[in-house]
Amino acid sequence: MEQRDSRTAPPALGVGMVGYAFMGAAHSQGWRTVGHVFDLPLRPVMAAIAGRDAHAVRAAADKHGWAAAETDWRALVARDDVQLVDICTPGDSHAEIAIAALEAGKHVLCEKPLANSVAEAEAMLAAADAARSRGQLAMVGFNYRRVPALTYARRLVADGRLGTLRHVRVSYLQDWLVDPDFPLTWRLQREHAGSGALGDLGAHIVDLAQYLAGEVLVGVSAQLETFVKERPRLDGASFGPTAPGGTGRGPVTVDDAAVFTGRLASGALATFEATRMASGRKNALRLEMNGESGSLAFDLERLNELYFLDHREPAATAGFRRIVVTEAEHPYLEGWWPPGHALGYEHTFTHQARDLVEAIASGTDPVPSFADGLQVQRVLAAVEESAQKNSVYTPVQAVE
Ligand code: SOE
Repeated sequence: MEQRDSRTAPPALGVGMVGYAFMGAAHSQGWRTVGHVFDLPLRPVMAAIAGRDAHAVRAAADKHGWAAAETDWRALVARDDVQLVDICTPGDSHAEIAIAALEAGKHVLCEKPLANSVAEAEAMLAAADAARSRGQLAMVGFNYRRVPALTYARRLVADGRLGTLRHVRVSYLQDWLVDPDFPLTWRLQREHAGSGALGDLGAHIVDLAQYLAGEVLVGVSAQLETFVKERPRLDGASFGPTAPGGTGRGPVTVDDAAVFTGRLASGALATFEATRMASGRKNALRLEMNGESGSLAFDLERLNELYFLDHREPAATAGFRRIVVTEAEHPYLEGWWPPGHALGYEHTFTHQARDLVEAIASGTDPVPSFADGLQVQRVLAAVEESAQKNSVYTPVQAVE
């Protein structure tokens, strides 16, 4: 077997992860593969993972490939072999862990949404700004920016292929809450999740709309709904959808669905729908953008494809063209397979890891930044405020 020459191996970057549920597994996959797919200036080492249950966290470490397991995230943050802390916990602990990690001299990657409130996100950005002057970097994990077709869509928009933007239309539909007996997990409790479909799915589509358009939302008008108001309680020790039930039913304190319109800084109009109640829709993130000279369309369930229409072509032959985004010159594709050999959901986490490692090595600011995360948080807060006032148009303050 060919051995890598240790004298030329890139320096190690110790990664420590907090949390090991769905997102922890997805991020782990990214860290496991990234160094084998891309030539990196630093070598990510999966040093340690933290979770409260000693047995479960040890099992997660073994399953996902982490060298050590900790039962207290503070111990993980304090480890000398951890230079980057990756936060994959529920939103109610993002701010505390991120700020402690930044103050301890670590780089930070934090899952979306950045926080459960604007105040928390502002405190996180302040900590990130202070850490930046010491050379540490912070990034928020809006992984869909790293779908190659969407990264490529951003390039087309930035190159002016759509011309003056008129519409952004985006929906994110899932159906795992349709059953009224689905249990009252943390995602249905405001104190843990911050909000419901809005923060979970709406955060993704707000970030994508702003990223792809290259501009921020300046105001929104919204409706929120909680269709199932009570669900079976989990017992106190349990924290997942498959956990055993507790006694009776308890209140759902977040939204099941969010529908809102928005105005972008340029005057373009945006529409958004986020729901976990769309029977039959499993992970349907769909997007269309219309500009004066062209349009783009995308569907996450067919994520290797991007549809592009050049409106300047003669009407008789113009039409949406299906671009299969698997060519070596497409974003991220140089590391993967020959053209036509499709990528999937998990690759976005490998791409996210690559971009962060490269930013750390070169000392450049990674995106999406904590400022981008705060911007999204302000939109989410404006959506909630507007919905409380029965859709009154609510301005969004731009992050300086
Ligand atoms: C919600 O069901 C969820 O797991 C989101 O939290 C993730 O961000 C998304 O990638 C998949 O769906």
